[in-house]
Amino acid sequence: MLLISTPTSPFGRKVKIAAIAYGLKASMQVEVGDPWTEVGQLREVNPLGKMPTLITPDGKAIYDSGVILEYLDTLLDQPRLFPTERRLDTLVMHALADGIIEAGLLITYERMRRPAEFSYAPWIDHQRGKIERALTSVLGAEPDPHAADAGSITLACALGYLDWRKQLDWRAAYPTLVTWLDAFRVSVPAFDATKAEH
Ligand SMILES: N[C@@H](CCC(=O)N[C@@H](CS)C(=O)NCC(=O)O)C(=O)O
Repeated sequence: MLLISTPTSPFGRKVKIAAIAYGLKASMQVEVGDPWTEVGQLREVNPLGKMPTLITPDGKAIYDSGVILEYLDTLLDQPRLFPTERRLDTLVMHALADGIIEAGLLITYERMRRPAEFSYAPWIDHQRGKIERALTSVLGAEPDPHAADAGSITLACALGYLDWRKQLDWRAAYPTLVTWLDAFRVSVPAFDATKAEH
């Protein structure tokens, strides 16, 4: 398998954590992609030009990160990223955490990709509201931090991304989630192992 991503992509990190946690890392090469250039393999294999994209051993390009996690699950003895007995809850937690990352990414792009004179504060507030509501909804309904499934892995990546890009001081606002992430880090060492040097 060939994973096209960057060390800092929170969506790519989901895939890397899953691969390490379930013993697939040795069969996964990683190549750095660049979604901002018009040339290169990324746009050839994924018309959206987004990372991560995975090329399977038989040459099929699959995306997005959720679909890649579904694919990895098919390589395991039984579904572990979307466990059968809690599949729906896991899918919803995965979608919620993905939404946090997407809103965070839009804030970051607004700050870094758009010229400062065009930056639109209400848009940033709109995205931050999504993150705040999503994190509030997780309180009391946190996924098991000792089970590396698509929900817990993606929530951890979302929190890690907020730590890096600082769209929100989630540590001050949601101390329960700090405790949750600490427990996840101990149970799933792949989280720390995939922390990019920013
Ligand atoms: N829904 C996609 C989102 C992927 C995504 O937005 N990745 C970012 C990098 S973290 C990207 O490729 N951005 C470049 C672009 O949107 O053109 C997934 O889960 O893989």
